[in-house]
Amino acid sequence: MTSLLNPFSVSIDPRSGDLAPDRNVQERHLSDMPRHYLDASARDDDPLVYAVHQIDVPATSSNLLSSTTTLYPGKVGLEYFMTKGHFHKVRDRAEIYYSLAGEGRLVMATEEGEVRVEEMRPGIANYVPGGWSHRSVNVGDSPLVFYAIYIADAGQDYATIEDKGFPVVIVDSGSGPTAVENPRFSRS
Ligand code: S6P
Ligand code: ZN
Repeated sequence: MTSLLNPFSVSIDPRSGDLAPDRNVQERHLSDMPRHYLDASARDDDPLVYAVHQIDVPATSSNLLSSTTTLYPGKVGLEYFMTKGHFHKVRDRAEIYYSLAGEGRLVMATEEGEVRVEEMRPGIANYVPGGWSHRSVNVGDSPLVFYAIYIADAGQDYATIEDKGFPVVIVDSGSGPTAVENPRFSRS
């Protein structure tokens, strides 16, 4: 018989995304994302783009995995700082994002290239249905912090996005954040 997990509680700092106790933190610098921005050579430094603080549980379909993401403000050329973005390995696994601080856009796309862009800001919960890849983008000038919850066996498929990209990219058009067609997007 599977043994039960013990109940636990975690404290979340909504401004920084830090957890207490903090367990598993993954940092992504610009150099970790060589194929994600249209013009990665637009910067010659290697800023920290985002950090993910994960509350680990066994990766089974009966557990809920959750994490905070702290996505820093900044740009690479005209593109705002963003996460790598992924499909779930188990494609039908859905996810909920709840924003705690900052202002962002959540770009979602199906494998057929259907795309949706939703606002992220404190008080908004975004529902990412199964089958939709997802990437968050910080369009403000302070950290975008959100809490994500999903079925723990979902896994992440990063390769599909690295190869094909998203159908749109979010750029600073001069009059604010704008979704424009991604010239490098390739349909399956
Ligand atoms: C996991 C969930 C988030 C992201 C995080 C970083 O399914 O969607 O916790 O992992 O926002 O994004 P990425 O695309 O680098 O995993
Ligand atoms: Zn996800």
